[in-house]
Amino acid sequence: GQGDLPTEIWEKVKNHPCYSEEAHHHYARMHVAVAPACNIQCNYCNRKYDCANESRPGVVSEKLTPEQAAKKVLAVASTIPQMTVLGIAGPGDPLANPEKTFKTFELINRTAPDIKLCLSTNGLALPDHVDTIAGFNVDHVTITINMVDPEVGAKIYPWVFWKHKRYTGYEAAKLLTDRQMLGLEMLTERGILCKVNSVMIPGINDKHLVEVNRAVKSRGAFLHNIMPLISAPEHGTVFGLNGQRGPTAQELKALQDSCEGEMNMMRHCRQCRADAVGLLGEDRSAEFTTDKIMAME
Ligand code: CLF
Ligand code: SF4
Repeated sequence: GQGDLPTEIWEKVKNHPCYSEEAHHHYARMHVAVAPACNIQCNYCNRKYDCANESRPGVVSEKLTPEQAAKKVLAVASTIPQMTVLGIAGPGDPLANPEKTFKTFELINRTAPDIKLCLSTNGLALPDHVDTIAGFNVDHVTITINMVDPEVGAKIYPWVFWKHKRYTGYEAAKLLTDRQMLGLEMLTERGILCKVNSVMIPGINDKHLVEVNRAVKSRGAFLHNIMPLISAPEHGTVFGLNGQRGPTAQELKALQDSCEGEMNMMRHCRQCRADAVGLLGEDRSAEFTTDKIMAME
């Protein structure tokens, strides 16, 4: 329900399957995988698969051009009447592929203006694109924020690539956290709703995420989604020689509980694929492959 949310925010989120626990039973979302490149490296990512910051890591989504994506949105919307939200969440970072991401938004605004647009980013390039995001009527942005302390960040991010230069270690993490906080403030100043995703990594940032929760709430994020690290050797998790474990369900819940009260916590995230289609928890992506859509005419 509305909980502690102010009414003007509740009006915007009540039909969004990710933002309202009830809405996820009635409203569908879809992702289009138009964004292959990334501008940072997370230790839990292996580039062959979907971005683990928003989408389920370790699955390979079918990459689309903006034109194919727009066509797919129309095909899905005419088949699934509850389709309300289109998100771009990978397989890399949408803002490391700005031409493809914004071309897709432009085409969808033109052909399916009722569909709400959503974007998920690591935040590095966010301050450069806030005006464009506002111009395309994107009213929901997700930023993945795993730390606000560069000492912690240096254990999560081996490098970031910014303005033609590669940064590593503390310097890389400091740059990333500064850009994430600035991007969050710029979005909330413009009235664009911001959700923050955090990946819980035991022994690395688990204790620190309470501090992240305070930092993002004070900058206007309206919802915090703490997701478990999904640890498997093929995902390229390289924290330790023997791999890095994910949290147990109890550890995750304990952390979410300790943040509750500070702000609204999301607990129904399904860590969707970068080409997910349908209600959360159902996956109809196989019904809408490019072959099938091109044959739909
Ligand atoms: Fe997609 Fe993400 Fe938009 Fe939702 S998913 S871009 S905010 S429309 Fe939702 Fe899926 Fe969790 Fe994402 S359940 S992975 S939070
Ligand atoms: Fe991988 Fe996503 Fe991190 Fe980029 S932001 S390195 S795609 S997990």
